[in-house]
Amino acid sequence: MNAVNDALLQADQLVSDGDYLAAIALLENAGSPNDELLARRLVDLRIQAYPHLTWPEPHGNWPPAHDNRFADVDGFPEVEFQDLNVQALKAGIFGKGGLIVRGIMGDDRIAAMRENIDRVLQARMDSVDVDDNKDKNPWYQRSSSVRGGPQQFRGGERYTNIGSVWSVDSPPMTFELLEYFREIGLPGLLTSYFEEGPVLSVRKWVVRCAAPNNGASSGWHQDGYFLGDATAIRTANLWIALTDCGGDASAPGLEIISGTGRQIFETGTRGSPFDWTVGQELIDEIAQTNPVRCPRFNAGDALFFDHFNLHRTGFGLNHTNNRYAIESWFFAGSTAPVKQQPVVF
Ligand SMILES: O=C(O)CCC(=O)C(=O)O
Ligand SMILES: [Fe+2]
Repeated sequence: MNAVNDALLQADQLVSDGDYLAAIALLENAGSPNDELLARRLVDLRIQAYPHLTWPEPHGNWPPAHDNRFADVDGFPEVEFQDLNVQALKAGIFGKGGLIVRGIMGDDRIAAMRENIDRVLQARMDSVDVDDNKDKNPWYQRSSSVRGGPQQFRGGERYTNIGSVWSVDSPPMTFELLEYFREIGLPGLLTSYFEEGPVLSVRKWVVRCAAPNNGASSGWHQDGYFLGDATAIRTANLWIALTDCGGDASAPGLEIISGTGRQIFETGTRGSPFDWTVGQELIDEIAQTNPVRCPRFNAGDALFFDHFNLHRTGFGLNHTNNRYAIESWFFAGSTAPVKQQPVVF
């Protein structure tokens, strides 16, 4: 019996003893993203684990105190990756609405992640034509633990090489992303930030390739709108650009507003096309004191923000390139929204 099969059996035993964390750790260490069964089993366990673990009561230090070190910065403060720490993260998110981190991902990873996203999007397209699960491309495999069943077409249209995919729909992608998060010390940083353990979720962990769209207006939104009680949840989104974008770059960036504090703005009114979007008239009003920004990101730069931040995809008329990005919403384990299906890592 090979080592991977052996590990899968041992993990089953640990799960039947109720020790999901040990089973996850064992599989993480026993294999690689290319071990198809192992990577799939890990996704299943990460989704199944949350209700089996004990989570603390939400602590009282929220929103957390911070040193306001960026008080004099106009817009979003920036740090180099080597200067990223929990004080900077708190002062960025709670003082300014976000923190730009330069160079969080190195060139080799960027290239690999872009290729991975292409693979995932292609595998999703191909999966529509394959009935038998066993013949499916391992890069797009929905876990039976994901609620909502198989995702085939969207709005009656065929999938293409452009769009967004839940990371967990690709077990190898999930494996590699978590490996990368560990490599940059993210679990420790986020545990300090939340003062408890973080989780991801099925629905708010997304890999994406966005195409230029000729200046189209995408929806202004706060992710807090989708996440239940915005005053109860505790979040940090790590948005990583894998393509040069925003500012004067030739791929769509993020249009984003700094410093609006902890409030959820009215949606569905004042020129808003959808019930989840903030209308342009309200944006124009907010922009009188808090201007809309479109930060320039190089591939490998990132932005941390939370569910109160107001933003949208920024489509310019000058864009000619597709933009690859990874959006990872982390939640304090104690307040994770169950509807988003927490993912343990
Ligand atoms: O990648 C984008 O254009 C949108 C990202 C976004 O809305 C988010 O990360 O919450
Ligand atoms: Fe968003």
